[in-house]
Amino acid sequence: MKATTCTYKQQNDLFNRFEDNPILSPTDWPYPANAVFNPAAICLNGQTLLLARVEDRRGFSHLAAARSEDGLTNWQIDPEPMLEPDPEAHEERWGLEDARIVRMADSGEYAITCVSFSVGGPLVSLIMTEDFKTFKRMGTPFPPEDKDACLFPRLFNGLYAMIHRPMIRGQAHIWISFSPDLHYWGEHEILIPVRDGWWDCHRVGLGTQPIETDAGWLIIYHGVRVTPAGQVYRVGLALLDLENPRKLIRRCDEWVFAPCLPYELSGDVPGVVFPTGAVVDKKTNQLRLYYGAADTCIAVATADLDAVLEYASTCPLP
Ligand code: BMA
Repeated sequence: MKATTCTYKQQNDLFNRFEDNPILSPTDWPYPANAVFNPAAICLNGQTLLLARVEDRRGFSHLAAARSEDGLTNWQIDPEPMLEPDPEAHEERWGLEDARIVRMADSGEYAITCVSFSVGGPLVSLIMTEDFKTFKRMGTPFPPEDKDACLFPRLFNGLYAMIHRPMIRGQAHIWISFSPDLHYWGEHEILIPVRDGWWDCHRVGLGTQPIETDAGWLIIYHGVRVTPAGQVYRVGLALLDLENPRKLIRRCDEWVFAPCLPYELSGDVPGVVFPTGAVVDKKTNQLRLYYGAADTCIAVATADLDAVLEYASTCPLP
């Protein structure tokens, strides 16, 4: 039987790894790929759609879709990429990476945010779609270097809100910004800073799309600590005020998910769990957390959403 738990207490018991992890690997892909990882996830027409980052053997990434009825097994992978970099017309020179998706409550459109690798460095691209067949490129909200962005699925006092992770003077905090039209952005503020000395001391970045719950917006984020043996990417939780997402109301001290199994410890970048998509099953209240493992394959862990919120609600006020 495959191992699904860590050999010692590297994390608490909130998230359980799926027994058939990894769910998607480069060898599953219908065309040559070096790595498939860091997928956006959304429920679409009753199925789970993953928009995976596929890295080719030049080291350039594009985004490709895989679909499953239960979100765990029998993934149907598109034979062609869904979104490829267009270096002529757009900001993407060396690829599209690490998408997140939300469905906008006002328009029903899907907002995809991904990292474009431009000449000036990584930056965020915003792409809208109604059907995942035709796409409207909305450009780049912020200059490089910026990553790990996602829109909130609804507006706050008439303003769109986006979480993102600029790199400023070598510091990598999670920020929030607002826009009246998805074009002009302002009211930039640090939302979740790195914590000196902690497990998330070197970099933090948004993980999955923000999840709206009665307890607030659940933020699942990654935190990085650089150790003598390399970087360790782990996962933490925070809650934001439902009506004012600038307000951080809880931030957990401990990480809740950490690399420990072979597919998380060995690959292109060992010691990485990097969540980028989540789906909540409304009937069972199960949260499925999709993550890239070691920058090589895609895995999933499940949790009871109520248990996650109960835990997050006991975390300290920042
Ligand atoms: C981040 C991003 C991710 C990657 C992670 C770990 O900076 O580039 O795409 O998974 O590093 O290497």
